[in-house]
Amino acid sequence: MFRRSQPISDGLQRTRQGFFGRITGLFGGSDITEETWEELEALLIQADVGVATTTLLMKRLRERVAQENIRRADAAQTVLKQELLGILAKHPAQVDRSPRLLTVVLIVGVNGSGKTTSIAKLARYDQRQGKKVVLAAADTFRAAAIDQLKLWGERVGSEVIAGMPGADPGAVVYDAIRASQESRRADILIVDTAGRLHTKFNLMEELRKIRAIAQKQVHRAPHDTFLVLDATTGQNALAQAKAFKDAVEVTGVILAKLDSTAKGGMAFAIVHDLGLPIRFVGTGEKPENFAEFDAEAFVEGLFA
Ligand SMILES: Nc1nc2c(ncn2[C@@H]2O[C@H](COP(=O)(O)OP(=O)(O)O)[C@@H](O)[C@H]2O)c(=O)[nH]1
Ligand SMILES: [Mg+2]
Repeated sequence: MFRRSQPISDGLQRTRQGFFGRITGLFGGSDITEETWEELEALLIQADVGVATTTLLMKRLRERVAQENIRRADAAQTVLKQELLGILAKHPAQVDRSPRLLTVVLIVGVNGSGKTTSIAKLARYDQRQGKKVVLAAADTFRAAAIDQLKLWGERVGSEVIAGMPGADPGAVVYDAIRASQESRRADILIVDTAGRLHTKFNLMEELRKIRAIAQKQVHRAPHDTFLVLDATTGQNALAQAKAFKDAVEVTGVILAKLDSTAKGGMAFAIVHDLGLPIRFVGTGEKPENFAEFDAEAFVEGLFA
């Protein structure tokens, strides 16, 4: 009943062998006891599913198991999978495919979360759909960030529009949009942004300015604002996500470094606690280690 996806399954290997492996073990026995529920609850929390989401899951599970008169552990595991899927399905990705000349995609997130790498991956993904992609180096706060994006641009074959280090990121975005519309005739412009400035307030102000500039030049831009979250940072990433969500209208999450964590349960907290859909997952350092998020394949991948 559940779809499979090789990249997602590979990316979940550690999680599957970690906490979710122990959950599978829990349901390997014959009958469900009170102890099974207690252990399950503890494991879900350890897997970064989050307290609120775990509480809801446990309530739903117990109710259904009682109503449907389920005694066998394997049957209870099926119910668990269905309920996990139900959480992810509450905020499905809204993919707007209405035709337009230029699509502007803003990438936000703290330093080190995997923004620049995810941009290269996204560029490659879009290219494979036949799109011409241009990148904008609007993280002008660090000179190294500009160089890094240029390097990735070369690797994936996308032109990078950049200014000088310290330049006004709004001006870079302005130039990049003009170049994308005019000489480059790009379909998609992906904008890299700073992950840290002198203060958090400055950062959010800067991102708002970038949005306003994009909006003035292109109807309804940015068409997507993706927040990159590092899956290895757990509950800390959720706190960051709240700040970005409040400041800029985040349309979806790119969950990077899924391959590096045994706590892939974070995906459920992102969707349930933040109400944000997950759009893509990063499953390694190479540009091809990237996949569109698929809720069914994700839940399937959690269990061996
Ligand atoms: N294993 C793994 N590493 C990743 C992934 N995405 C990014 N990284 C690594 O995370 C580090 C920070 O990435 P970077 O794109 O520079 O983050 P930025 O500061 O947000 O732009 C780099 O060493 C990347 O290779 C991923 O999906 N899996
Ligand atoms: Mg970067």
